Amino acid sequence: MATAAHTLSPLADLSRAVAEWVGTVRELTQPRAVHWCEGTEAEARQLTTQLLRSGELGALNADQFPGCHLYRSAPNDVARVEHLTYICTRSQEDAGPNNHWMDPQQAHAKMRELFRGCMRERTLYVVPYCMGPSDSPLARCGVEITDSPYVVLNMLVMTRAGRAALERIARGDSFVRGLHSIGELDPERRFIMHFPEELAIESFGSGYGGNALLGKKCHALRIASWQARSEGWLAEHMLIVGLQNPRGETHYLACAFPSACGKTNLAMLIPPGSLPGWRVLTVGDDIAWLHPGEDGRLWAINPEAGYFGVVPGTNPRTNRNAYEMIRRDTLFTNVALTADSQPWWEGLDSGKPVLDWQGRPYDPARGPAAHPNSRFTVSARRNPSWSPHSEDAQGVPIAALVFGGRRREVAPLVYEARDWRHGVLVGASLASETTAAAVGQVGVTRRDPMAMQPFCGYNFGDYWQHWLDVGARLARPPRIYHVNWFRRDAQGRFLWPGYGENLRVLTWMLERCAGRAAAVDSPIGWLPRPQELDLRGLELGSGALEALLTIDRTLWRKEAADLREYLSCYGSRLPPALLAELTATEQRLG
Ligand code: SAT
Ligand code: MN
Repeated sequence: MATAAHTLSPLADLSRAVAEWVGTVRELTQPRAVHWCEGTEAEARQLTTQLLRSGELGALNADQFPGCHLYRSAPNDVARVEHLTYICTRSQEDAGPNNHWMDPQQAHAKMRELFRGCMRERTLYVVPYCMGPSDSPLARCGVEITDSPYVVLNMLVMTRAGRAALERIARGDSFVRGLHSIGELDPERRFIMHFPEELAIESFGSGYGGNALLGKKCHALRIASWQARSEGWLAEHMLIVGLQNPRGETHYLACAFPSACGKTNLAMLIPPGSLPGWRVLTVGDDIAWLHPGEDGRLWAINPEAGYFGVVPGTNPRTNRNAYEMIRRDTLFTNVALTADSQPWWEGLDSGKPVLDWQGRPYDPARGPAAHPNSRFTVSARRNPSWSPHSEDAQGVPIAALVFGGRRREVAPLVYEARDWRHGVLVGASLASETTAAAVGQVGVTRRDPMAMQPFCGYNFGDYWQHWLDVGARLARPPRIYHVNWFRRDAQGRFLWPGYGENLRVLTWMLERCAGRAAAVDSPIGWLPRPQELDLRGLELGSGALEALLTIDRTLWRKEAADLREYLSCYGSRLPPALLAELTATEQRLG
């Protein structure tokens, strides 16, 4: 019987530009075969079967985790490699002090030698994809060429991949060219290169996460931030969440936190029982593309279609939605295994690991059973709190932007910027303790403006100016907040319970937006009056609320001095308006 598939033209015939590029890459990399991805479920199943046969994927307990699989990466390839990630612009100053830079000619030459013949004996996969709803004028397309079927499986979940994306490209859309090979997985021969002026990415030597799923950080943040600047919008490292109040009205927030600081948890938060009538709806958990709308508001789409989330710590208390979401049709990477082949990770209350993330008999002396940066890949539609508005072509209107970091001290639970311009300074001042999401030391505080330090594809000085320019175009700009869920007391204990209880802080923001909640003026911005936070049913340690909502001027003077020193690295690219905001803050601090 003839099926529709038989009447479809071969993918290779759809776009001459894509076909020509694939031809060039094929000559360079010498693959055994070329596979154009249709993006169908049958194709994903066939790839999964192939990987199960070759032993690259392991099946998980089919009763408890139907449709779930385990992938173990090379032990030296477990996180993003910021020190091997480059922005290759003609002028070094355009990349800025926030990026590693390489001359584009030199970078291309270097990568050409690495890619030469690298796919012999391998299949070259062509993955056309669309970031954002396929019919959205705000979406952007790309094509990833990769020799890793595991990467293909991830891309099929994380993006709208396949024929529809290629058809969109064929209709004349520009597309980002992403070339990826796992190479020999040798950290000495590993580079993630970005050519924003050419809308191109070249990644070699890693098969993990943001290094290899090129639609994610490489395209949707580094290249897109560059595109966004020239087109008048913002590509940000933000979750998008809708909060429906007991009256049934939904307001949307976009929140920027560094990697592994709880974006996924906040995006799928479960309201505490003592705040009845609230509902949380997830639009995105990692990336937001924000566009000024004709109505003067800021509108957001989530360019992704799935989650690549941190596994450890996920349990019914911290994130019941995620816990349930990842019980079927989920690809696990680098988790541990129980005796009956269930995935296991630190933070679970039940089960016992027998094999660690490397597949060795579990020995606590060798560290955690699951890798701290072990991940789940799962379709966003598996999320019980998934919002159908994730598919809205124009996105959702944003009532407030929230910046946050992981800070033991200094930053209070929440404060509100005075206006957009001050909010840009608040975002630029973000600092956070490092996490396992990137290779390197964990727990050291570093500057991470707008949570974009690893992801901004151009000079931060120009980026802040662009933020100021976008704000100037908004007749009804969102309010801007800073939060810190991670404050600790002198004994190192968290002062705030976090997770679902964070809703109490978010509802205060919405009350502020509606002009209903009062706040206290402070040198750094508006702080909630303690009685304005809805703390019904919550027990806080004695003195905790006071500690969470007061600022220590001595520490803040030092913070402002540190910030001034940091901002001075940007020299003449630093917007004078930002410096003026800092000076005003310093004067208020006295
Ligand atoms: O590896 S990823 O870059 O996708 C995860 C993260 O750092 O947020
Ligand atoms: Mn992220």
